[in-house]
Amino acid sequence: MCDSVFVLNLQEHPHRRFNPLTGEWVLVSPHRTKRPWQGQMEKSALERQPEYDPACYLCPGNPRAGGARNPNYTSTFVFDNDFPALMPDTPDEVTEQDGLLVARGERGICRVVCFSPRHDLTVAQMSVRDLRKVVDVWEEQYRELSAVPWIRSVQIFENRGASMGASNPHPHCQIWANENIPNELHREQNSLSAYQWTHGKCLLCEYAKLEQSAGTRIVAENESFLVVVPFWAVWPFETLLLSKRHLTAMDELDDRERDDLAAILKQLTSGYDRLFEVPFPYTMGFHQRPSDGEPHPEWHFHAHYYPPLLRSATVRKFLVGYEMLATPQRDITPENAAARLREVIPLSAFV
Ligand code: H2U
Ligand code: ZN
Repeated sequence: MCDSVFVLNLQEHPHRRFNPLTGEWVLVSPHRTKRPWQGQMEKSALERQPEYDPACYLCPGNPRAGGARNPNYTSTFVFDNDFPALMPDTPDEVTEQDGLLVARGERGICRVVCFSPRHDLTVAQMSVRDLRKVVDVWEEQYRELSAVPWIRSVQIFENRGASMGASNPHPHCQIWANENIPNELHREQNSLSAYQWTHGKCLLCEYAKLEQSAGTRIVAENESFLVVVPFWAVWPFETLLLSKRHLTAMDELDDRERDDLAAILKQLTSGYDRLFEVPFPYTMGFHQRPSDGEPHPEWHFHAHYYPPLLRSATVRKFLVGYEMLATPQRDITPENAAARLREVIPLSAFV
């Protein structure tokens, strides 16, 4: 056998990468990207939205589907979801049969946060000053919902684009706060605690250091935050946003860090929009300290961006076939994806 077979080249050979946050593996097949690109950068028409849409249930002054009417808000606006997935008064009862049919009532609070009164803006198009107000609202909501005695998890997330399930282009996010720690948070919780226990250090502080010294997966960076395509990314242009300081949650962000968070969110989303010259769809959300009253020193505040687009505005990735039955797989390497994102990320948030 040829010697080179024994030198694993992560840009050439099929390999698995380990996600230390979830304990799962992703299969990377870089050789498949050698298939020629036929330059099919199809551009889907940029939908022009009006500044105010009389039919939008999130625009100021408009009636919502649930019967309530929005105030004439001029900045951000938070309301209780009219069609909540979770409710605060669900009975806390368990049903169980032979350990196989197990169910339990789950209490929760669901809210919607409008980022701006302007129907036509996106995070990428909002000013850093206005995004800073959104950061402040997220922090306030995290604090307020965490203080509810029975709440253990506050999940803030944004679905952007119809293909990611957003029901409305008006810039907004959702918050689902609930009684039990959900799957993803639970997995990360276990990994962060185990790493802290074994190494006496924070998993994500150590990971951030490795990424800073490697540089190859960095996409954007400011004084307070680092954005990388994680080594174990599943989605083609998935990114992980990490606070540089060891913060367990948003309520520990100082004034400067709040501004820097607003700035880097704008920078990253502007880059995404430039990649295929379309408003880039994604699901993003923050992961932070569970709200169960424990201090959780092992937690490290971060955000995940999961965009589905692969090669153009219309070619997206689906987690199907082998990925559903076995393990997620990607062709373009995280290093390659990061290099492409770096080319389109504006150097300053104010561009
Ligand atoms: P998405 O775009 O991510 O689906 O978020 C919009 C949320 O807004 C959705 O959860 C809620 C939906 O239940 N909603 C209201 O609370 N009131 C309305 O009048 C329409 C939509
Ligand atoms: Zn609107």
